[in-house]
Amino acid sequence: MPEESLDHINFDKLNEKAISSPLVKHIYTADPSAHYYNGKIYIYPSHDIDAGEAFDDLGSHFAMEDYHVLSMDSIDGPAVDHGIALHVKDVPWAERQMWAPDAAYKGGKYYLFFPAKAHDGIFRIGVAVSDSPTGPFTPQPQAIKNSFSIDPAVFEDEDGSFYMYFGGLWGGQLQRWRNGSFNGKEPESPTAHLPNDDEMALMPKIAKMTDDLLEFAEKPKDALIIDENGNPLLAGDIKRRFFEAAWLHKYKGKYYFSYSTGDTHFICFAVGDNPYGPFTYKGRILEPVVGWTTHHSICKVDEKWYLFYHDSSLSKGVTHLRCIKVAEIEHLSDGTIKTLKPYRD
Ligand code: FUB
Repeated sequence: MPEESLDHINFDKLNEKAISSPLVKHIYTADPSAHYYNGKIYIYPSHDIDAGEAFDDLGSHFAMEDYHVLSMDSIDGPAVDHGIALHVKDVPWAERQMWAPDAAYKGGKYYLFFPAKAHDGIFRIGVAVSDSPTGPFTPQPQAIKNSFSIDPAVFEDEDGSFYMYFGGLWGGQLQRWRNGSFNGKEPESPTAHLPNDDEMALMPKIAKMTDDLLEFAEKPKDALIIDENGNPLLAGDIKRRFFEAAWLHKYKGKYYFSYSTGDTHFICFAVGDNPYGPFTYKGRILEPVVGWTTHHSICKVDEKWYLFYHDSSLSKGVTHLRCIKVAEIEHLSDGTIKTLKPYRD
């Protein structure tokens, strides 16, 4: 992930114009997956650190080691840090890069889903279980069978079925799984193995979860994102195609799949009639933030809908030292979502 020069930005001015402030400032946080459990908001973010790794386009400098869970009694209240919920050293199969997690609740247990690079350098997705929403979480000894790539988002449908959406390009390795198994051929470059611009874009993956939420109940499938004419988005359509940061929420019976476009820095959404899609591209939820990455979740709290997102304002633009924020979003009567600008003009 390349660094863009932020020398021209006056961060004092930017923070005055920001539509929201960091939810916590004592640690760096990113990729916030928010859930509303028993009248309280729980946020499952990445915990950013500077581990001294060199910057590269594969995101090696995102060298996170653990997760902290945050909670809020109300959307305007302070966010409380509950400390380390899971550390990479306690996950037998994982070696490094604890990237964007998500959580789910079922039958009195809380499940933390997380991607990490295994000892062979391949990203897998694991699950860890706790009796408490804030952990500590006990990891399963192995990653989820047939899991790969990054950014798990687990959605519970109204019939009690759970589905995981996942995937991410470049450092997230999705392009190396195009033929169903990991393409270990060199080069380890972010753009090698990607489809050509006029080919179908790589699509996010979906798999139904088993009843115990510990495994996939089926082989992951493509969750297609299509354009207004019903055609799958193309790889060259970089302002609309999926890159990473999958999320799914349901609104008025429709399935809203939202995601980051990565190198064009938008959070976009597409709407479908069932959890598997296809999802028709509808527009943007969030314009670019300061920092290369953008990643979000959408959560309903007391009949209002909120976008949890991040930027790099707290670190004055250091891409891998981010801070999570929250802003209300509006579903419009035509089924779209009003686009948010993270900073006022
Ligand atoms: O936090 C590491 C990676 O950056 C996430 O997995 C991506 O979605 C991006 O936010």
